[in-house]
Amino acid sequence: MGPLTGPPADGTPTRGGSAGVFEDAGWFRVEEVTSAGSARRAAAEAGRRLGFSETRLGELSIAATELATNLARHAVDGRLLVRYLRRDGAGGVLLVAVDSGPGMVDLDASGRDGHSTSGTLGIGLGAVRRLATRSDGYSLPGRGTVIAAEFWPAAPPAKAPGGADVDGVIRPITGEKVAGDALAVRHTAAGALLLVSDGLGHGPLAATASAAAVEAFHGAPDGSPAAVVEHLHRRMSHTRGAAVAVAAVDRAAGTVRYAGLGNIAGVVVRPGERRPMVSLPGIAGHQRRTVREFEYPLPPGAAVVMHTDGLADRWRVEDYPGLLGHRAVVVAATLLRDAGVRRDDAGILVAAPS
Ligand SMILES: [Mn+2]
Repeated sequence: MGPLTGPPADGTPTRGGSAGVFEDAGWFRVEEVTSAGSARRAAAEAGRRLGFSETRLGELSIAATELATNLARHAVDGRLLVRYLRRDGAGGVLLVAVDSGPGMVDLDASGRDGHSTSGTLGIGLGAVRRLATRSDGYSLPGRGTVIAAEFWPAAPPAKAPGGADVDGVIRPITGEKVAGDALAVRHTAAGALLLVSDGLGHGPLAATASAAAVEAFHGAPDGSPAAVVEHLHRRMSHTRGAAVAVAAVDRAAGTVRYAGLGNIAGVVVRPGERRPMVSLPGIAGHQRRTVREFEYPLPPGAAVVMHTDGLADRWRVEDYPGLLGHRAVVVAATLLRDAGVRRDDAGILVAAPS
């Protein structure tokens, strides 16, 4: 699934990210069946704005209702993310259901119609997986479940050049509608260029700083991560500043190059192996000090994970057997659920191994 490439043409509000890059209609908390309606309406509204046919709109609404109802009935702290997707001139809708419920031992079996580990769960998930253009899920007993379901009007658009699966999620600090964290991705022939930005503080001014980072990132000339960070720094002086990090992922070369200013965590990780990437102190837009770039090996099966300090960095990939075989958005949402803190904006970007 791809990152988004520009602001929505229709002025859709963005909550989870800045500058329409990760164009989230919002996170919907679903605690009881009656609160499933707002998530369903947001999903349907997204499909309507994107010009889905009545049939496809109906299917999207059914899936949103099933996911939300499932959260209400079985989940603990269930949330549904509704996101606009845009690629090659087409628009899609991504639904991500995240919960800290009991978890389902066998998600594939649970997704088959008629199979259910508790009540009517199986029927709902079967419908979602059948109706979605693409879907993926990861469930861990005792930890919870993440299900991502992507809806396109017809055939999904072609994979991004390079084919890299890079995706992320952002959640604003409790009580704010906008996040000061932002994520962005540029697909390159060799792989992808990743940006994570954490605007100082939180709220609208932090969001403005991160929006400037994203805009500068998309406008930066092709170059090394250090050159891109220098470019961001120069373009952000009118803002309150942000911690930023940029990574260039090159699967063919088996390397990732990384440059960061301020407190963004970056790791190359696979089971049994965790290599932190170095950011130097500073604030993009204000205190540059030094920008230095480092290169790290990127072995087969390893993911690149970057996140703001709204996630504690104590998570261990070994605690999630098989997780890195899943879609980047599922990896990101799982780690956000378990490592995210509520007292800060939280943003995480993942380049999945495959
Ligand atoms: Mn922060």
